[in-house]
Amino acid sequence: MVYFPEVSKVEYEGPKSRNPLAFKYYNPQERVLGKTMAEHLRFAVSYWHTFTLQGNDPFGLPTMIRPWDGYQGMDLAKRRVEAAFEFFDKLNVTYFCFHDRDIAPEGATLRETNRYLDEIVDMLEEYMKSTGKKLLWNTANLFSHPRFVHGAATSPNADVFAYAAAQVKKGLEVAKRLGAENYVFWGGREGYETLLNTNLQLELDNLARLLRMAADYADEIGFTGQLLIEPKPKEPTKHQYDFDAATTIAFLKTHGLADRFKLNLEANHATLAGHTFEHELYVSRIHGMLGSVDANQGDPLLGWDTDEFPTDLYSTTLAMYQILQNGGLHKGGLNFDAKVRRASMTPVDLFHGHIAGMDAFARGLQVAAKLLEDKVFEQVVEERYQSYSDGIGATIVNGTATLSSLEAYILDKELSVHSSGRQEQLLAILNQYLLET
Ligand code: XLS
Ligand code: CA
Ligand code: CA
Repeated sequence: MVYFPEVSKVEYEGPKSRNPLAFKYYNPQERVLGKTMAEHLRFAVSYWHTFTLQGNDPFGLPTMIRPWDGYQGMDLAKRRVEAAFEFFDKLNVTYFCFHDRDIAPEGATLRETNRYLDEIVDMLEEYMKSTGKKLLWNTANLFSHPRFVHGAATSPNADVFAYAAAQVKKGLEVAKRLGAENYVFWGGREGYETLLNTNLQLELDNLARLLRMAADYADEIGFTGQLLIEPKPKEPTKHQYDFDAATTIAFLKTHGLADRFKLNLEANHATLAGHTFEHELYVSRIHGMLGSVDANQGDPLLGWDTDEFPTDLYSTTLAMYQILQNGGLHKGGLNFDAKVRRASMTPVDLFHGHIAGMDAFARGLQVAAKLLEDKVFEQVVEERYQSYSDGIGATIVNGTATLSSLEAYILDKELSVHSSGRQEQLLAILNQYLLET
């Protein structure tokens, strides 16, 4: 069966093309700073938004029209796999990502659920073998079912902890079997609604305990993919423990887990935390923990996780600027954790969303590469901190300075602080590069 008959293969046609089903900037073979765009960007399609989303919201019923409508249970799961691989092929994307519950339905017991999961994993494995498509990451859904109403690893109920642990065990086995390059932990309901009923210390320790068990089990079965934590400050719980990159890094360090985990940074989660996307990438990068990216954007006028396709060129450029300085994404990639709007209900909108996002990141890559090549901001930063490269500044940096040595140095010195930060000039230069590259 053909699921998307209205679309043939999406090709690169260049910026002058007016074909909405063609790439204007994403040219997989184009070389940028020694690597192809495909190697830099490592795009992934998220299974949940693309193949399971129905368009219902708190005020309305499903709106999506999908070629697999009308199927149920395992039949539906199988139709979705067939449609997914047609979609990956037509869009020319190598990677995909899924939660366990996106690909197969729940049974009456975990044993039965795992049986369903295995059947679909068998099917995925065959399709992956015959098409060369790859799994960027998988994860366990530890938040949708009512059993997780109080959290998973941070639930007050130890049976729920055990259930979550068993699901993670299975998830790692699936990751190993499908050759996933990463395995993600997003703390869906790992947080609290009110401190009045919460043992904060026990919940944080238990979260670390589950992560330790997962790292140990990954080693035990020889899963060599990167383990990733995805920070998010709020939603669905009022406060989530993996609030942002800095909080998550401190948590991992406190619990001796920093050498086993990196971060999966999502743009919309960054802005929900009151940060820019590039802030989260920068913080992770300097700690050697920039693992992978959930590429999307929020709406600055809305205070929740809208998971829109990324089209803001400033954001994609500044994100790629960080990623290039990280030496790339390594095992990570750019996963479109993004959904079409509820009113964009036709199957072809799924292509338009991804094409928009892929072109926005391809353009961001080109501009960021040029900025780095020309050392535009690097030079500014270097000059701005010049005072630390010799003299008294060098003694601060090399650790030989003391409060007394600094006092002796400054006591009678006339201080000049009047060098401009040149912010407006720098923003104008950024605009110029965006328009001219
Ligand atoms: C939800 C998260 C989720 C993770 C995977 O806000 O973005 O989709 O990426 O569990
Ligand atoms: Ca995400
Ligand atoms: Ca999200």
